[in-house]
Formats: sequence, C-alpha cells, structure tokens
Amino acid sequence: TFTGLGPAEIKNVEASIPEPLREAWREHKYFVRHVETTLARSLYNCDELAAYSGTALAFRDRLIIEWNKTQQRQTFTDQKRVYYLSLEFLMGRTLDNAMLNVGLKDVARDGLSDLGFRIEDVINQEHDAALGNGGLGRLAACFLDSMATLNYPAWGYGLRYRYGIFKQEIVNGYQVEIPDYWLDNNPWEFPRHEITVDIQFYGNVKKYQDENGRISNSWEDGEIVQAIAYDVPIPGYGTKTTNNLRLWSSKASSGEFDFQKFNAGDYESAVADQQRAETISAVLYPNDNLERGKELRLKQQYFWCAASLFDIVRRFKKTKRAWAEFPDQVAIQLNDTHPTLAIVELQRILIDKEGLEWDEAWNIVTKTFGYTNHTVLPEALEKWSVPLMQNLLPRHLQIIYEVNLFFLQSVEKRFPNDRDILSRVSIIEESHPKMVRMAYLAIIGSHKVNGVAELHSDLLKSTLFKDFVKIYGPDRFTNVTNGITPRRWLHQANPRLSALIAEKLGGYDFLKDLTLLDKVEAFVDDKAFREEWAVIKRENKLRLARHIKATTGFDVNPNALFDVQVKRIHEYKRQQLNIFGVIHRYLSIKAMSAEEKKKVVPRVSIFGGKAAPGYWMAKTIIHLINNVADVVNKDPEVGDLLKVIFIADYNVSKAEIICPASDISEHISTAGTEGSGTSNMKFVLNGGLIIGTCDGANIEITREIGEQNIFLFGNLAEDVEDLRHRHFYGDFKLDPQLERVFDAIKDNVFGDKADFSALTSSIEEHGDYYLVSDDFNSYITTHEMVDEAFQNQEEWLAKSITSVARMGFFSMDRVTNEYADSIWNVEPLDVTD
Ligand code: Z2T
Repeated sequence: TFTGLGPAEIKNVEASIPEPLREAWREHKYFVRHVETTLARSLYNCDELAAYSGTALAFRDRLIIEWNKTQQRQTFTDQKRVYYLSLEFLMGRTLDNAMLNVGLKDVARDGLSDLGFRIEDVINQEHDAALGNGGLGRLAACFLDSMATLNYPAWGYGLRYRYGIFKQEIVNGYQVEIPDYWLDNNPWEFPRHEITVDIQFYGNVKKYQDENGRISNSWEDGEIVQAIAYDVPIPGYGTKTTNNLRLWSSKASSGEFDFQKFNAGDYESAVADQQRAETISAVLYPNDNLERGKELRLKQQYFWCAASLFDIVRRFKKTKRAWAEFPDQVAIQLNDTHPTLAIVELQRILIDKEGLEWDEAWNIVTKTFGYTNHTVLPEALEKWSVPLMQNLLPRHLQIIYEVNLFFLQSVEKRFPNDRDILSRVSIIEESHPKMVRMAYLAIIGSHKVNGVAELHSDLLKSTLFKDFVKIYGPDRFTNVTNGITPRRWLHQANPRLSALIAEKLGGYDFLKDLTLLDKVEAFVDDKAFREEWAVIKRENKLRLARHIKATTGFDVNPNALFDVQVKRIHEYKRQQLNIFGVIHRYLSIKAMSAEEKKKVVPRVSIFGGKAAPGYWMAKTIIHLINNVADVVNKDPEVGDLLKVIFIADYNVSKAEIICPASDISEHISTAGTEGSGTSNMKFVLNGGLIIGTCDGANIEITREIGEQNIFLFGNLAEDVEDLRHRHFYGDFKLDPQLERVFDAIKDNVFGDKADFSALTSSIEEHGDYYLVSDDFNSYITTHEMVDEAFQNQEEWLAKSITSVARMGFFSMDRVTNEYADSIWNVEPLDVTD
C-alpha cells in the first residue's frame, strides 16, 4: 500500500528513531527492500543464499554512494593517481570485509539474527573472487585495501576472467581440477557497457608522411576485439574513500567488419569469431612462478594493457594538460613483467597517435612506470618469442627493437671495452627463435625497479640485474618488503584476538597503524591476558578441527601441535621436505616402546595448496601427502600422536580459518628462492610461531621478532650455488635419515613406489636441485626443538605474544606508503575534507 511518504517524510521518520538504532533500522529497511524487490522473494521464503544477497545488496548501496563521491572528488581535485596493473587480484570474499570497513558488522549480525540467521552462515554463502594464483595476486588485493584505507587516489586494472583459479578436489589422493565459474549473481561488479575500447591484433605496419612532412608509422588491418569495463568498488577501512578496480572483459567488436560477415550470410564464421574474441578473458592461467609462452596469454596481456592505457590516457586528455605533465598526474605500477607491454603501448600512443618526438615520449614513459619483480626463478621470467610477437603485435615489436637499439648504443658508449655486455643486456636474446626478455624491457622502461624482500632485492642486484646496476647505478633498484593488510588478516580472520588487543590498547587504532601493536608486549606477563590469548588460540584450533572433520572426516586432537604448510605446491617451497619429515616422524613412532611414546608431543601435520595442472612433480607431492595421510591416520600404533591432513582447495576464505589456528607453520623454501612469502606474516600476526629457512621475508621477520622467537634451519643462500655445483660433480650422499624414509617409500608402505620414483630420484639421482637432502638433518633437529619448546606452554605463549607485538612492520600500509614516497610520488586525498 502507498504510504504517502516522500523523501522528506522518510528523513523525519529516520530522525524520530533514537540515534543508536538508526543504522539498524536503515540496514533492515535496505535488506527487506532488496529481498522483496531486487530478489523478488518474500521474507518467508528467504533462505541463507537470499539472506546473503539481501545483505550484500544493502551494503553495496552504501559503498556505491561513497564510491561515487570519491571518484567525483578525485576527478575534481585532479591530483596524481596511481594505477596498479596486475593480471591477478586474489580478492577472496567481499561482504565480511565491507561490513567491517563500514563499521556495521555488529548491526548486521543483530539484524540477521532477528530474522533467524547466523551471520557466519550468511557470510559463508559468498563465492571467493579467486582471480589469482597465490602470493602475487593476494599482494595486489592487499594493495587495493591499503591504498583505499590510506586515501590514495588509486585504481587497479585487471582482467575479468570468466573462470578464476580452478577448484581443487582430491580423488584417490590425486588432484582433480574443476572449473571455477564464479560470475553468476556477483553483486560486487558493475558492468559499464558504455566504457569500451577497441583492441587491435595482427595486421601490419605502414609508413606514411604526416601533414608536417614527418615519416610516421601506422598499424593497420588485423582484427579488433572489444574491451568492456566492469568496475568493482574498493572501500577503505574507517574512511569514506572508495577506490575503483576496473576489470576488462573481451567481446567481439560490434564494428562493421563483423556485420559484413553476418550480412554475407556467413553466420557460423561470425559466431566463431565472436567466441574467439570472448576467449581472451575466459580463463586465468593457473601457473604460479611459471611462464609457458602461450599465444593466448600474450593476447590477454596486450588486451588488458591496451585497454587500461587507453582509459588512463583518455582521462588525462580530458584535463587538457600538456603531455610533459603526464608523469605528474599518472603513476603506473607493473605487478611483475605481465603488464610490460603497457610501456610499449604508451610509447606507441605518444609517437604514433599523438605525434610526440621519440625522446620526448620516452622520457614521459620512463617517468611514469615502476616495475616490481617477484621472483628470481628462471622458469618464471617471461620471454616472448619474436616471431610470435611479430605476428600478433607488429608495431610493438618495432618499437621494442628501437628501444633496444638506443639502449644498446648508450651502453656501448659507456662501456666501449666490454665486449660481452651488449649481448648480455640486450632486450632481444639471440636464441632460436629469438626471444624478447620482458624483465629487461621493464627495467629499461621504468624509473624504479623493486624487489619484495631484502634478500630478494639484494639477489636481484647481485645476480639477475647485475649489469643493469652497473649501467643505471644503484638508485634505480630498491627494496620494498611485502606486507599484509591487518584488516583482513587479523581483524576479519581472528576477531577475538583483535578484540582482545583492542581491549588492552583502548581501541582499534592499531588496525590503521599496526606499529601500535608494540604496546601489546607490556601484557606478556599479565596472567588474565595470557589465559585469554591461549583460549583464543584454542578456539581457533577447534574451529579448524571442525572444518577438517566436515571436509575430510578425520578427527584431530585440538591439544596436539598444529603444524601447517599452506601455499602453492612447488618444489622450491619444499612440501616434499615436510612430508619426508612427517614420514620420518611416523617411522620413529612406530619404532618406539610404549614408554617412549608417552614422551611424544602429539602433532597434526596440515597441508594445503594447489599444483599447476601441468606440473607433474607438484602433483606427485600432493599424491604422496594424501597416501601418507591414509596410512598414518588409520594406524592404531600411532593413534593421536600423529595425524596428517590435506585440506583440499586452499583459497583465501580457507586461509582466514587456517591462519589463526596454527601453533607452528612452515616457510621452508630453499634459501634464495622465495621472493618474500606473505603467509609467514599472516601466521605470526595470528600468534603462530614459524619454522623456516633464511629466505625471503623470514629474515626480516626474524630481525623484528627476535631470533629466540623463530625456528630457523638449513643452508644459507650464499652456499646454495656451491652445493648444487658439488652435487653436479657427483659429490652427493643421501642423508641417512632421509634414506630410511626413501626405503619405506620403496617398500610400498605408502602405495605403489613407482608413483613416487620421479620424486625420490630427483633427489638421489638428479642433483637434488632444491637441497632437500642437504637440509634434512637440520630440519629434523629443528622440529625436535619445536616439540621441546611446545612442552613449555608458558614460554611458548610468551613467544607468541611477543611476536605479534613486534609485527607492526609487516602492515601493507607501511608498504603502500613506501611505494607512494619512493616510487609513485603521490599524496593521499581525504575525501571527507
Ligand atoms: C607469485 O605468486 C609470486 C612470484 C611470481 O613471480 C609469480 C607469482 Cl604467481 C613471477 C610470489 C612469490 O613467489 C612470493 O615469494 C611473493 O611473496 C609473492 O609473489 C608476492 O610478492
């Protein structure tokens, strides 16, 4: 029935409601309205999924308003913006985060509870936005959170994949990949059908004389694919700033070209063209730290770079500023080399379309870009075949050759007596076929290059990019150690711990300035505080135990030491070292007397992570973990002393359950191979201790929390090369304890030994590239120290509390401010001013 209430009267009704209830009333009103109208349901047949949608839509309304205001304000002020270009944004779920950022989760909890729903169940209805593989993609998501929270005018640009990272199922111990179709009913994206860009591929380059008599190049013919923008609001925590993430989706161009085919009756071929175009944004490549050089991947890269650059340039041109001001208005950060074509595309736009001279344009380009490198692993460094690029992007290849020519000329002038340096630093590798080295192009086209942890950045300077340090000097290269957002990884994932800290610190300010955590250390001897801390850890372990029971059917003892390794499965991350250690433990227990068994500290070894579908060794490791679990978990001689769990389909929302529940977690990569690692930070921030190698950010974590609070083991990065060299020349002896483990595998204790022969022989016979045998003894000994330490619960607790108190450095806010100051030169803009 029509109430006769206009906006003014509604305002009056609102005003008549007592202030503390007003938000609750609004929330309820939005919720009911969306359930009844947007979803066309009644409150009487509102299930959990509808309750999720209604809540999400209610919060979405709030975000949209702030989002519009933020964008208007940023456009009006027209100060420098940051554009973060990433092929991956591993966002996870949005609703919980949105409720916390807006500060109304408690209101929503009460409202939902009045309607008979538990907020956790409602939150669990949401599908993860899983547009990423692992650390690199999650870092991009943490960046977005921090940039909004700190009020930086910043946009993310990415691809709107129809399929995110595959879902993992374990069938008979093997990984099986299921497509992740995630787009239906996603309330968090807004299609902008009016924002489109035509993207060209193939074709050829023609020279012509322009009106000033200048010889110019024009890229002609080929085929056109249309990019359509989809926008996602990115709210900051405790601020009105709501930034934008723009994801591009591909579609066949609606240009004349296609209509001609339709009109000519060539219906089938026109539809095929359409499907081919849509394939570009169809699927995320599921490789972490591996590049396979597929043409479709290159198409994705160019499609996304060209659409983003067009968009950025279009926005800049509206301001009518001179081109020389471009770098004062625009900072573009390249998340690894995947967006390196953006450098070439900007140069092309400036010289071919806007008529700038080469030098003037190149000066603008290099001032605009910054490049972040995430790995030194050679198999992850992008190289594109010259013939492939010649065919797909003929004009870009010309520009790359020109950039290379000018670069090599300048190098030759500076180092006239160095015969080899030119071939070493050339963007073009003189192989068959020739290859474009994208990292070199990224360095040459950027004003700053950074690594993601101190050791990693040092290694870049002393190995991979050594020549470039010589050429450009050390100032172009810098380090910005990674971080994580404390909003998601403490407050959202571990609300009770966050509340306990807030109670002691007098509020939640630490979520915006994580260095305030240092005040927690004053409570390390406070009895009540310590008890509460321990209770929270136990609760979190129980929560994980329930998840394990529900998903695997196994019961785990919450008093046992929970030992967790969750991350992408990769030989360099050494899950094989961990599972061999577990087998060693199992064999030791089996050999014990009843008396000896009484002294054993019960353990649950928990694994999780996806293997790239084509990475056979990684899949073999998963298989071994599951087979070991099968044998160990039902062995009555072992009972509660050891359980092995593989959690299928590890993703962001599972990480939120797992990270708060560890006693110890494993970050055990071969020294010098892990760029940074970020789950190490998540676990410590949640009061878990870690065992790790001197690698990536483990080193800085140790420096911050103190070496008495971490379990370090293994060879150092500086010794790795020498050890590998020795292995290669036959100087290798399998560690005797590891030999015992291999003997058990070869006795078919964990299934058919043939299934694992590639794994054991990679160590015994093929050089043990990742030094599993070299580090095995030290690994086992260190785990014995872990057991020992765990028996002294009081000291363990002190380590846990002290470590959390000292984790302030690893906030993504510190990281974002460092990029802003030393790379982007951008200032925050408070939209509430
Ligand atoms: C990735 O997740 C990482 C590096 C890559 O290099 C690619 C992917 Cl998909 C091309 C990871 C690093 O392995 C990890 O050490 C680091 O913490 C993370 O990026 C974020 O910097």
